[in-house]
Amino acid sequence: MAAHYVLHGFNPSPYSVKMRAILRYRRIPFVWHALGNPRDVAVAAGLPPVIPVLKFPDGRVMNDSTLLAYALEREHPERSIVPDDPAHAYLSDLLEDFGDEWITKMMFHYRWYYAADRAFAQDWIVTSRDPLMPAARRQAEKQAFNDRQVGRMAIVGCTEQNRPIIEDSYRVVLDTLGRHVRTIPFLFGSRPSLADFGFYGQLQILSVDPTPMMEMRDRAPDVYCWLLRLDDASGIDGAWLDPSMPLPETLTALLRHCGETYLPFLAANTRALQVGASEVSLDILGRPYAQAPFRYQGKCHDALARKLAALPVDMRRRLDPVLEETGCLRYLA
Ligand SMILES: N[C@@H](CCC(=O)N[C@@H](CS)C(=O)NCC(=O)O)C(=O)O
Repeated sequence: MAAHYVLHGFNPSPYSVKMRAILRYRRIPFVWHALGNPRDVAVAAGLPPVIPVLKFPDGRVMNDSTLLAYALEREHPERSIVPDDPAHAYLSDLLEDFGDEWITKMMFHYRWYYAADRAFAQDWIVTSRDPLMPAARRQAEKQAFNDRQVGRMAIVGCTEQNRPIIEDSYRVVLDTLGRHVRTIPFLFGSRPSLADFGFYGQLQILSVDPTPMMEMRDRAPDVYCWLLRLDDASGIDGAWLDPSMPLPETLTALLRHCGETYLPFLAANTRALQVGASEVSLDILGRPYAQAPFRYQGKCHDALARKLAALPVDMRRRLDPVLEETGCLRYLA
């Protein structure tokens, strides 16, 4: 059999469906391996215990969707998801991170907060492991998974105190992305970028779990349909936005929202990590937000700041005013 990629993941896992959509858009042949316990593949390879895990045709095994997306960029130049213009590429990285690290709070909150969502998530997860699991074991695994995830809610900031901020932010993302995709097919043009896939991963799950699904269908049907298109975009042949033109207003609105939610959180998180504080606390959207510091997001912040600092001066001349106007620059420079 010809060597091909194998993506080990789960249908209910946002980063797994993100990677699957990337591989499909990029027309990179792969097998979707989505039963059992894909985390074991990571552990056996000595990787962090997170999914998805991608096995390359030459036998290499890697995880972390952002690193994987860039590894695929190096090995497959066609149908890149990184905008050609370095300023747009930076904004795409920034919005991908917003998707991966902030929209994920919405995904986790809705999935494990409301009873209907918790019940559905348990069934979706155990049937992904084994659709024919005997009843007693199935009940025990559902309960165990539920308890583990509910027990993690506070660690990722999904608390009663933060709930109105997370839910308000979900509505802003739906409204703004809904307006965007009515005028431009994807975030940076008529072809999808890494940012689109970062949003896609989390929003695809939010479009299935019952409570946020109803909210999305009522409030932003165009986002729901956009997700269905992006799920398999292998037929899309598009173009990037013209970098000499001003950014579309809907894209600046998304950046502004990132600059008033995720980025102040990221900066406060970095400060808390630096001084060894036990809590990150700040005001977001006019309300007090608090959670314990999160090491991985310290790395995300550092990576965004380094990438910005590495851009050539002429690019910064074009990019900085956009980051300034949207309230992002002070958290990144
Ligand atoms: N930054 C990673 C995050 C991956 C991640 O957090 N995956 C979740 C599932 S969606 C996971 O494996 N969590 C660990 C666990 O549930 O034990 C990426 O982009 O791939």
